[in-house]
Parts: sequence; structure tokens; C-alpha cells
Amino acid sequence: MKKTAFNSIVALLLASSTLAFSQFAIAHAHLKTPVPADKAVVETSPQNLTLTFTEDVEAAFSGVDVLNAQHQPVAVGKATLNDKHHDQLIVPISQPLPSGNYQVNWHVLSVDGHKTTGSYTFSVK
Ligand SMILES: [Cu+2]
Repeated sequence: MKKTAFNSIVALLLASSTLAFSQFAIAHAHLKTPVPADKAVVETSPQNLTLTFTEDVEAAFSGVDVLNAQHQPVAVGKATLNDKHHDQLIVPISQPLPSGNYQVNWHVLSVDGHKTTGSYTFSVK
């Protein structure tokens, strides 16, 4: 009897951890790897920002706003998806960025229909 009770507790724990894991697996798109990286200091202006998410995203409903240290918007091109990796958004920088700090505010719609937003910063030396 004791062993049966133990087994059902184990089964319950396994079931709940599987549930927790699957909820994590279907979670919204979170930013995994931005390039330049969060808080990076780069030598020269990047030509693109590349943002890799934890899930595939819809380019048409995803994009970034880049602000300089004076909180003025910086001109960026239309965000497109990497052809082969639909979790990767590529944003062309229209004109080379002068030295300074930049804030990237991103918003994406993941393929599961959820919207997420976030921000990070990087600097050009
Ligand atoms: Cu989601």
C-alpha cells in the first residue's frame, strides 16, 4: 500500500512537471539572442540588428523601434524574417549610427498568436 501511495505521488509529480514543461514549451516568443547583444559595446555601427526569439514570429506584426540617448527615434528599415529561421528578425539600420547609447524596443507576434514586447540596450563606441 505504501509503495502504491509513493508511486502515485511520483506519478503526480511527473505529471505536474510535464505540464509545467509543456506550458514553458508553448510560451510566448521571448528574445533569446540579440546581435549586437544586450549591453554590448560595438566598435562600429551595425548594419543590421538581428533578434532571435524562442519561437517563430510573424514579420508583418513584428518590429523594433530604436531610440538614441536623447530618446529620438533612429531610422531603421522594415523588419524581415530570416528565410530559413523564422524565429530570427532582421532589422536594417538605415544610416550608420553615431557613437552613443541605443535602446531597442521590440514587439513581436509569435506564430501561436501571442504578442510580446521588451527592450535592451547597446552602445556604439
Ligand atoms: Cu504564446
